[in-house]
Amino acid sequence: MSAKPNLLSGMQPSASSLHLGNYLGALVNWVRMQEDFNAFYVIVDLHAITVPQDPNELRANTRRTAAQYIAAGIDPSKSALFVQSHVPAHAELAWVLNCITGFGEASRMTQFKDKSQKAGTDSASVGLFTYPILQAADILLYQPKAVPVGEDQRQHLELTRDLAERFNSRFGQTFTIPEAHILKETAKIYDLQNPTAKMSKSAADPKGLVNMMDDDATIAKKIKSAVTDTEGSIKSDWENKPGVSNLLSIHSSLSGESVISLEERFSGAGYGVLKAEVAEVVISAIGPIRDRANDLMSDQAELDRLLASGAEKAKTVANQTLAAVYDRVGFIKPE
Ligand code: ATP
Ligand code: LTN
Repeated sequence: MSAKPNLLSGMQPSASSLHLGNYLGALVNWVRMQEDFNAFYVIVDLHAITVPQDPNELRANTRRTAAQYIAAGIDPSKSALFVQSHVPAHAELAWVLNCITGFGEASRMTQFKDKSQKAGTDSASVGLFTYPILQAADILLYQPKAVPVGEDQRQHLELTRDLAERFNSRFGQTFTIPEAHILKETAKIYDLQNPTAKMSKSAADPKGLVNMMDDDATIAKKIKSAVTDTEGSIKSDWENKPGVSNLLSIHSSLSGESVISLEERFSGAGYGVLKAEVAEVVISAIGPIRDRANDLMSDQAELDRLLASGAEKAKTVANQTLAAVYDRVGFIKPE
């Protein structure tokens, strides 16, 4: 590929649809970054089985996730979009990294503490415990300069850097030390029903999140029933008017019109007018992505072919790193 620096990020195939928060908070940036970087985007199905999963759902969600990423602008001819289990080097490097990670070090990962508490410590799996080490393997295989992630992944990135430095100093220079590219909070999208909580797939009320795969009527209905306030003025004031502020922010992020200009244009108008226009803006942004994703899913053979070619690109780089690692730790080459 080109002389651009490498970049890697990963997403779990854990839902049947992405939501507007995932799109504006992460995916839009990934699409933009593929111009300046040699990008690797991995759908982490190995990570998805660290908690109990339904096999048919996992299969369907893996393809649906891929379709939505491509539909939203990840270009398989520019970037390598692939499925983690198609590149065995991920599991292979994870084993080596497991062996240089301290038990105490792994025990300090806060995401494991949160998730295992939810599952009940007895039912949490060892796979969930070593999740961050598999993530480190995902990253280090591709020698990336940058790893775009949300704030919640900062600790996993720190562990990745520590493991890379440890390996390099013990066995000789092997890994690039990656930098976390923490995606800015500017495009943080809030729940439509509970606008002080972030839009999240684990929301209590499904009416609060706009899914990328929702049909137009559903999107319009959800936005029209968004919680606002009784004051009646259209201005951005996150403290006192989180619902209205969120609608303005969604509009602005998708349309490119500034919040100040929206405030001026809507001055004196009622919330119904604002909601109708936000619904229009969301539908015109998301509708075509949803339709393309549905088209891609209707041709499963073509989708699988795109993923296979992504995996081939990924393997070229990953296998080279893995071969160096195997050699440095003292494994002999097979005849
Ligand atoms: P969960 O329901 O488990 O919290 P989620 O819906 O928040 O999941 P993740 O899979 O944790 O989504 O996140 C995927 C990416 O989307 C991350 O980079 C995250 O920062 C981003 N993201 C998620 N929700 C939002 C949001 N409401 N606003 C902006 N970005 C978001
Ligand atoms: N843990 C991440 C998903 C993930 C990832 C990665 C992100 C797995 N492997 C490698 C960046 C790089 C999450 O839950 N968002």
